[in-house]
Amino acid sequence: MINPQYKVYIGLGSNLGDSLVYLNNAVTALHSHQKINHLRLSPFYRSKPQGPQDQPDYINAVAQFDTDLGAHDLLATLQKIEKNNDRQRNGKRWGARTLDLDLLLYGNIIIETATLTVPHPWMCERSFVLYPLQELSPHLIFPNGRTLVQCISKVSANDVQLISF
Ligand code: A4P
Ligand code: MG
Repeated sequence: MINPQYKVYIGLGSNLGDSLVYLNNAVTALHSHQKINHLRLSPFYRSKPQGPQDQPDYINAVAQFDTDLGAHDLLATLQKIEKNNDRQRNGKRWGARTLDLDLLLYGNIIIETATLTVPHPWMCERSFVLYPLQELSPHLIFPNGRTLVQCISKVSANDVQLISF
């Protein structure tokens, strides 16, 4: 039997060490995963940290791909990629990190378990998620019926700066 493929969006973030290297490592790891197909990546954006301000600016992007991995297996895959890229969990919430991979959307599915909440709880309020997401899928509709257009109209474009190379 063929497993269903889900269209997935993940948020990538880094504000510690050589962020561009860590983010590119993550993209390479996702690309080379056997069960991850049709990967697309947004441009990179710079933003001030949301949360504690005594840390460097972040670089963020969003990736979209198809996968038949279950949502919790995908989370474990993302956490393994974080770990392989020097991610340390020191207990400080929203502290600086070399690599953070958040599962934003998993098809149209709503998930509420002890270890996984999807859609990602704050995605509709975060410029550093919404602007890269818009580059990939401007007409996106979230599982609760809200649209990306509605969410983005409530956040400031000045919070994020497109990084051009
Ligand atoms: N978890 C539950 N749902 C999810 C999900 N959808 N995706 C659980 C990923 N993980 C999810 O995450 C803590 C636990 O959340 C995981 O063990 C998983 O089981 P973590 O990565 O260890 O800790 P965290 O990232 O510090 O916590 P949290 O609450 O996920 O924070 P966020 O939402 O990742 O925010 N400012 C800017 N400008 N750019 C950023 O990227 N990121 C954060 C972190 C704060 N401020 C930022 C940015
Ligand atoms: Mg996180």
